[in-house]
Amino acid sequence: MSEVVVTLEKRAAVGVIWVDSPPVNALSQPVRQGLVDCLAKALSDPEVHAIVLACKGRTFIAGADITEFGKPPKGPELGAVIARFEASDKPVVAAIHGTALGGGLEVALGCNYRVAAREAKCGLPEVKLGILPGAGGTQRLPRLVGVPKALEMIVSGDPVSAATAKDLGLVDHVVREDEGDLLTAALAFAGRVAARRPLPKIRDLTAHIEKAKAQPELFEKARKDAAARARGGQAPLRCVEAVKAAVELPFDQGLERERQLITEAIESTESKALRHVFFAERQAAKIPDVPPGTPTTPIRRVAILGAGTMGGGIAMAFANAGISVVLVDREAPLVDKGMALISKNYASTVSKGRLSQAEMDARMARITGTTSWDGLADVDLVIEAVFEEMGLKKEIFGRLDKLCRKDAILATNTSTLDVNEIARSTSRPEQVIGLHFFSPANVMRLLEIVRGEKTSKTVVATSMKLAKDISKVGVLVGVCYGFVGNRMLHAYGREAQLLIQEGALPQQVDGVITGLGFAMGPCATSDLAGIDVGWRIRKGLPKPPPGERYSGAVPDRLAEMGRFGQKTNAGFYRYEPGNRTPIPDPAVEAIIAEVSKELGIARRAIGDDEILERCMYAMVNEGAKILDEGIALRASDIDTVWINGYGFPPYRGGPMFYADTVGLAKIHSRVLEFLAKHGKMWTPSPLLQRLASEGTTFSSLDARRAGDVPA
Ligand code: T1G
Repeated sequence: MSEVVVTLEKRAAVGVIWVDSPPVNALSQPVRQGLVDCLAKALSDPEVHAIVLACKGRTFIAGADITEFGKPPKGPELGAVIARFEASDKPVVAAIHGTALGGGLEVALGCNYRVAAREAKCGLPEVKLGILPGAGGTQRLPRLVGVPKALEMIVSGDPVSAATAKDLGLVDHVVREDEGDLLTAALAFAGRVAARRPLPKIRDLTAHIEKAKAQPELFEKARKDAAARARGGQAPLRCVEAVKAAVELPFDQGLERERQLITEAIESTESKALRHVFFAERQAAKIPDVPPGTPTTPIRRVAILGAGTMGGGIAMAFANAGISVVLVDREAPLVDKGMALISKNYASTVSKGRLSQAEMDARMARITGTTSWDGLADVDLVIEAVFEEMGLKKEIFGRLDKLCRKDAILATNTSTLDVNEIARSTSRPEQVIGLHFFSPANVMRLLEIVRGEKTSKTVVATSMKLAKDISKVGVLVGVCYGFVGNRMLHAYGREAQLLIQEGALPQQVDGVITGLGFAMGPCATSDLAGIDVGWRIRKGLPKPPPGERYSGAVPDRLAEMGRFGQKTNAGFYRYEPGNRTPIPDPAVEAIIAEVSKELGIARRAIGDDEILERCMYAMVNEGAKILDEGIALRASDIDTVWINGYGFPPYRGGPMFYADTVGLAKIHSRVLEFLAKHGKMWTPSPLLQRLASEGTTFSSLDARRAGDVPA
């Protein structure tokens, strides 16, 4: 007997259909069946004159049940469920709270009316799963809100607020303060429309469709914009095709076209990758030995040491989340400069209409700039974001150890240094953790949470919760040089530079990487970050051991010539002043040829496949070593790091998922070939070797480790 997740309650002459299927009332088979059964009951009850569809828990229906994708379909089919609601001869009012998303909003669009709570959001995010709305959303939404807005909502997948939904006509009513709670307002609304006929059905609306018929250019532009946005992904383009069908075909044929497109999409590697990314992000929050319920420390006041770009961005991330911040630096001019940059960043967001002046003022008021450490005695968390130098960090942590409350968490934002060594400079290593933000820290979603050998479970649990509280994706990693992201970036960057020494050009390497879906290739990224940054770090590092080639020769030469990248309008590319478009520069080709000659390398023609394989497989091999060493808990965590911190295209699923799509046996055999040709930096990871020989994948390794499949 399947669990009862949908019930019917009679409130006077209104039948309330309640969905109660935590955590997000997803449209699982029992929910779909329950909706059909309860609707039939309400329709056949003569005392029921109107119906309200409402949900228990934190949200209205948040979509189809993604865990059912790829499994044999079970009836009733969602489109058929919605058709029954649309065919109802009694008015159906959807009462929306939380997030009405995907199939959830499509169910609401099958109802006659929609009433929303003030904080509610409505959206069709299917494109973010590599698919498109598949239960009428691409046919009903354009009829209701117009084709341009429907295209925007469906191709972006971004939700709209209740207020915007009202302005668009997407919802009929937003609950006012004086109306009481959502159910009360929805029942009153249902009472008002109970006798109103004919019942409005979105499928019958034609005005917006007729208007769009006269604007064929709409879809040309939408297709171009979608292609630019997708960088090789297909889902946004399929979304455009489906909405186009709404204009070109009668309603039921449009539905059929939508079904064809989603059937294609759901089987695509792109959608499998994006579904992997969806669950990977949620898995990352689960730490096997730090179960939910582990005590956490409330973080209400935070101090940040270092008011530079990084410190300022981190301060904004906390202020944005309503947490007060003390921003400390050693000299007043540095503090003023940091505060001014924060204010400038907020002002630019206000000028783009994405933040109100009042909210900017509120956030600025939460940040106090100072040179004094007095306030640190009372904070819950300190994040050190000063220059990457071990001696300086240890001196600072020694001082914090004496000054801060015993239960305060001491965190370092180091991107490479040994967190255990820093922790040993205090008497409370269990309170020390790495919180590695990515620049710009107020924008980048990734937070690498670096667990030291002594870090307590409470500090780990607090940091994981904190990441969610400040709208970051927290990924727990262990201590090693460069943690997960930078360590793999080093391997990827090494191969990119060695390929340039051997015969490739920056624009060719970058072209291959952007062809994979990255926004930028390694050379353009170096120009953005500043070639001098890596150069200064390399100068402090020992040269590679014999038999391992030095990959820094070309960027060192560029830096020695003052070509630091965008900031000097010359790096791997040249730039027109004030313009960030990289322009291939013959001068760089000459410099590279000179360096190759000095290194005794005869330059050769290099194919795009070799570039792709060496850059990606170096990353994957390093990822496998990281997994083997336990620096990352799951292969999917590595994917979450690369997608949220390093611009890996989500529709490829991340480096480890991508590797599974290529096949680990193929990758392992290529790695062995590169080992023979290029030396021991290509020593295959034992884990890669094992999985390749077993003919298995990183995803199934994760499943085995999570106990989802037998070991
Ligand atoms: N199906 C199955 N499980 C889901 C789910 C879904 N649609 N949405 C969330 N979960 C699980 C999630 O894995 C997690 O599980 C728990 O719920 C809490 O989620 C026909 C085909 C709703 C905004 O894309 O965006 O409809 O980790 O941690 O931060 O056209 O979840 O606890 O075990 O994210 O408060 C379209 C996806 C589907 C919405 C809540 N819908 N969900 O965020 O909680 S396709 C979506 C979200 C579709 C139709 C098509 C968010 C949320 P666990 P959470 P949250």
